[in-house]
Amino acid sequence: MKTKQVLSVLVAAAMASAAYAHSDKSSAAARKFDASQVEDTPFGRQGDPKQVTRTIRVGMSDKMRFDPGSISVKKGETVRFVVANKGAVLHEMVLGTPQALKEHAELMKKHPGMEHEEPNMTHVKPGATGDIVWQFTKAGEFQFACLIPGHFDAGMVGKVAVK
Ligand SMILES: [Cu+2]
Repeated sequence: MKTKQVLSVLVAAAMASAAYAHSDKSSAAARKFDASQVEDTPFGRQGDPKQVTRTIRVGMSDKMRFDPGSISVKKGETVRFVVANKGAVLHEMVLGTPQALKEHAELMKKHPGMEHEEPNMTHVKPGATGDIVWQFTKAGEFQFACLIPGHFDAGMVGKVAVK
Protein backbone atom coordinates (compact mmCIF):
# COMPACT_ATOMS: atom_id res chain seq x y z
CA MET A 1 0.00 0.00 0.00
CA LYS A 2 1.20 3.49 -0.76
CA THR A 3 1.76 5.85 2.15
CA LYS A 4 -1.19 7.99 1.17
CA GLN A 5 -3.51 4.98 1.15
CA VAL A 6 -2.23 3.82 4.52
CA LEU A 7 -2.86 7.27 5.95
CA SER A 8 -6.39 7.44 4.66
CA VAL A 9 -7.11 4.02 6.12
CA LEU A 10 -5.71 5.16 9.47
CA VAL A 11 -7.76 8.35 9.36
CA ALA A 12 -10.89 6.41 8.51
CA ALA A 13 -10.21 3.99 11.35
CA ALA A 14 -9.63 6.84 13.78
CA MET A 15 -12.85 8.51 12.67
CA ALA A 16 -14.76 5.27 13.00
CA SER A 17 -13.51 4.71 16.52
CA ALA A 18 -14.31 8.32 17.48
CA ALA A 19 -17.82 7.88 16.14
CA TYR A 20 -18.11 4.63 18.04
CA ALA A 21 -16.95 6.26 21.25
CA HIS A 22 -19.47 9.01 20.71
CA SER A 23 -22.44 6.83 19.91
CA ASP A 24 -21.87 3.96 22.30
CA LYS A 25 -21.37 5.71 25.58
CA SER A 26 -24.36 4.07 27.12
CA SER A 27 -22.86 1.19 28.99
CA ALA A 28 -20.86 1.47 32.15
CA ALA A 29 -20.52 -2.31 31.99
CA ALA A 30 -18.28 -1.82 28.98
CA ARG A 31 -15.93 0.21 31.13
CA LYS A 32 -13.46 -1.90 32.96
CA PHE A 33 -13.34 -1.60 36.69
CA ASP A 34 -9.82 -0.86 37.84
CA ALA A 35 -9.52 -0.38 41.60
CA SER A 36 -6.29 1.61 41.16
CA GLN A 37 -8.13 4.15 38.99
CA VAL A 38 -11.04 4.74 41.34
CA GLU A 39 -11.27 8.28 42.65
CA ASP A 40 -13.13 9.32 45.75
CA THR A 41 -15.66 12.08 45.28
CA PRO A 42 -17.83 13.94 47.80
CA PHE A 43 -20.71 11.61 46.81
CA GLY A 44 -18.88 8.27 46.72
CA ARG A 45 -16.85 6.40 44.15
CA GLN A 46 -17.08 4.05 41.20
CA GLY A 47 -18.28 0.70 42.46
CA ASP A 48 -16.79 -2.71 41.86
CA PRO A 49 -19.35 -4.65 39.80
CA LYS A 50 -18.51 -7.73 41.91
CA GLN A 51 -19.57 -5.90 45.06
CA VAL A 52 -23.02 -4.89 43.86
CA THR A 53 -25.64 -5.69 46.51
CA ARG A 54 -28.58 -3.93 44.96
CA THR A 55 -29.91 -3.10 41.51
CA ILE A 56 -32.09 -0.06 41.08
CA ARG A 57 -34.01 0.39 37.84
CA VAL A 58 -34.55 3.94 36.71
CA GLY A 59 -36.64 5.06 33.76
CA MET A 60 -36.05 8.28 31.83
CA SER A 61 -38.76 9.89 29.71
CA ASP A 62 -39.24 12.81 27.36
CA LYS A 63 -41.42 14.35 30.07
CA MET A 64 -38.01 15.22 31.55
CA ARG A 65 -38.50 13.04 34.56
CA PHE A 66 -36.76 10.12 36.21
CA ASP A 67 -38.84 7.29 37.57
CA PRO A 68 -38.38 6.93 40.49
CA GLY A 69 -37.41 10.53 41.18
CA SER A 70 -36.19 9.77 44.66
CA ILE A 71 -33.95 6.95 45.86
CA SER A 72 -32.71 5.99 49.29
CA VAL A 73 -29.54 3.94 49.83
CA LYS A 74 -27.42 2.83 52.74
CA LYS A 75 -23.99 4.30 53.32
CA GLY A 76 -21.35 1.91 52.01
CA GLU A 77 -23.78 0.19 49.65
CA THR A 78 -22.67 -0.59 46.08
CA VAL A 79 -25.58 -0.07 43.72
CA ARG A 80 -26.03 -0.85 40.06
CA PHE A 81 -28.34 1.63 38.41
CA VAL A 82 -29.94 0.17 35.31
CA VAL A 83 -31.16 3.17 33.42
CA ALA A 84 -33.70 2.78 30.62
CA ASN A 85 -34.41 5.55 28.15
CA LYS A 86 -38.11 5.26 27.37
CA GLY A 87 -38.18 8.45 25.35
CA ALA A 88 -37.41 9.39 21.76
CA VAL A 89 -34.40 11.61 22.48
CA LEU A 90 -31.04 11.08 24.15
CA HIS A 91 -31.03 11.28 27.94
CA GLU A 92 -28.36 10.74 30.53
CA MET A 93 -28.09 10.07 34.19
CA VAL A 94 -25.29 11.80 36.06
CA LEU A 95 -24.73 11.33 39.78
CA GLY A 96 -23.33 14.17 41.85
CA THR A 97 -23.71 16.80 44.47
CA PRO A 98 -26.46 19.36 43.79
CA GLN A 99 -23.80 22.05 43.38
CA ALA A 100 -21.61 20.10 40.96
CA LEU A 101 -24.59 19.06 38.82
CA LYS A 102 -25.84 22.63 38.58
CA GLU A 103 -22.40 23.84 37.51
CA HIS A 104 -22.06 21.00 35.04
CA ALA A 105 -25.49 21.81 33.56
CA GLU A 106 -24.39 25.42 32.99
CA LEU A 107 -21.22 24.21 31.30
CA MET A 108 -23.24 21.92 29.03
CA LYS A 109 -25.32 24.91 27.92
CA LYS A 110 -22.19 26.73 26.83
CA HIS A 111 -20.69 23.67 25.16
CA PRO A 112 -23.61 21.55 23.92
CA GLY A 113 -21.33 19.19 22.01
CA MET A 114 -19.15 18.58 25.04
CA GLU A 115 -18.23 14.95 25.30
CA HIS A 116 -17.51 13.37 28.59
CA GLU A 117 -17.68 9.91 29.97
CA GLU A 118 -17.04 9.29 33.63
CA PRO A 119 -17.96 6.47 36.00
CA ASN A 120 -20.70 8.58 37.61
CA MET A 121 -22.71 8.95 34.41
CA THR A 122 -24.37 7.05 31.62
CA HIS A 123 -25.67 8.43 28.33
CA VAL A 124 -28.55 6.39 26.99
CA LYS A 125 -29.95 6.39 23.48
CA PRO A 126 -33.72 6.14 22.95
CA GLY A 127 -34.89 2.60 23.65
CA ALA A 128 -31.54 1.61 25.12
CA THR A 129 -30.34 0.86 28.64
CA GLY A 130 -27.21 2.06 30.38
CA ASP A 131 -25.77 1.44 33.79
CA ILE A 132 -23.75 2.98 36.56
CA VAL A 133 -22.11 1.01 39.36
CA TRP A 134 -21.58 3.29 42.30
CA GLN A 135 -20.58 2.92 45.91
CA PHE A 136 -22.09 5.52 48.22
CA THR A 137 -19.33 5.97 50.78
CA LYS A 138 -20.65 9.15 52.38
CA ALA A 139 -23.95 9.99 53.99
CA GLY A 140 -25.84 12.96 52.63
CA GLU A 141 -28.32 14.27 50.11
CA PHE A 142 -27.17 13.88 46.53
CA GLN A 143 -28.77 14.08 43.13
CA PHE A 144 -28.89 12.48 39.73
CA ALA A 145 -29.66 14.60 36.72
CA CYS A 146 -29.86 14.72 32.96
CA LEU A 147 -27.50 17.48 31.88
CA ILE A 148 -28.45 17.57 28.23
CA PRO A 149 -29.16 21.26 27.56
CA GLY A 150 -32.73 22.10 28.51
CA HIS A 151 -33.43 18.87 30.35
CA PHE A 152 -31.95 19.89 33.69
CA ASP A 153 -33.80 23.21 33.62
CA ALA A 154 -37.02 21.36 32.75
CA GLY A 155 -36.67 19.49 36.02
CA MET A 156 -34.89 16.31 35.00
CA VAL A 157 -33.34 15.88 38.43
CA GLY A 158 -33.79 13.20 41.09
CA LYS A 159 -32.67 12.79 44.68
CA VAL A 160 -30.46 10.20 46.35
CA ALA A 161 -30.51 10.10 50.10
CA VAL A 162 -27.58 8.20 51.61
CA LYS A 163 -28.11 7.20 55.23
CU1 LIG B 1 -32.75 14.18 29.41
